Amino acid sequence: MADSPLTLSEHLASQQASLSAPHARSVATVLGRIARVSAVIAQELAHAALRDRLGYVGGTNVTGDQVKKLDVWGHEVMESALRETRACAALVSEEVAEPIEMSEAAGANALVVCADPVDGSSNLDVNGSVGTIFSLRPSGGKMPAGPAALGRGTEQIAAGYVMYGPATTLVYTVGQGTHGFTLNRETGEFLLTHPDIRIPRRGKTYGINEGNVLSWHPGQRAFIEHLKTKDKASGRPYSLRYSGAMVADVHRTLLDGGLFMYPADWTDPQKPKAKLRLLYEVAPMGMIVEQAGGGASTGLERVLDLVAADYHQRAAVILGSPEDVATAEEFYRR
Ligand code: FDP
Repeated sequence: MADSPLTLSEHLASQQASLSAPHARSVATVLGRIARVSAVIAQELAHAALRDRLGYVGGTNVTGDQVKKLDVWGHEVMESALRETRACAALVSEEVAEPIEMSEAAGANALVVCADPVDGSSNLDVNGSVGTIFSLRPSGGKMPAGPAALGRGTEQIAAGYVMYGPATTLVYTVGQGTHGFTLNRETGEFLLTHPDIRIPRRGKTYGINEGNVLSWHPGQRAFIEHLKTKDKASGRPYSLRYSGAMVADVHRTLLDGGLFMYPADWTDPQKPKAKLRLLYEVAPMGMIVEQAGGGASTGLERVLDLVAADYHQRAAVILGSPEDVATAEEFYRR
């Protein structure tokens, strides 16, 4: 009989050796708790229409998005779960302007968590896939702890996402490869189903909101034209795949290769405007994809080298197969 797959907690224990010793326990505690919260979120999503949880609350969040009932609910369950760990000193969430300080977690080993509890909200009311994205950084023991979230993406010590699709899948990295788990709904346990994910060197698909084509950087436009141009030898044209939820689009890209892109609006070249948020979307996905052997760039620079000066800063992103990302960067340089 085949060995039973590792549970997430067993896997976290095996990864602890690779974490810097002082943070290992906090990382395992926080990741374990996020996994439990995500099993609760999966349940809630499955029953949202039955519990009148779909639709808007009426109002916008700090980044100007219309807020849905499940955004608010997801934020609240994430906040209280992290508070209970006493290993999280601050939460930077898409739903609140300033970091939420958690004084329960004193100590040098406490972490700062940046999270988008329910990402891809436009899919909520149409029963499409959505996700949770998270990133962990050391707090350095300082209070307030929130400012420790500001800095380079290379300062993240762990990152992950949960995809709520036909199955609930959790993917995480602590800087030792990228690993995927599937929720067993009967036991509530996440089991290792995708060990050490390696993204293909090149892919066959690209994901982008092509409705924005007229606002793109000329290099981005030329690159998409290139992907659509027939060339048997290099496998073009690529097929377009875009769900409108970052987690689902990145998950496909991670497993099948190719590209997920959300380029900036270059209508005013002096002030390019990106959409996705650096701390809880772009940087964590950048770490996950790099740890799987892929690339993550703005087109002009590596996303993990971007320095966040603001909690809700936005950044362009082109991530996926390393050779495809390198080709995109060449088009930006031309
Ligand atoms: P949403 O606005 O539905 O929450 O950052 C949010 C995000 O979704 C990403 O998950 C997704 O990749 C992107 O925005 C979709 O944006 P467009 O609707 O502009 O394509």
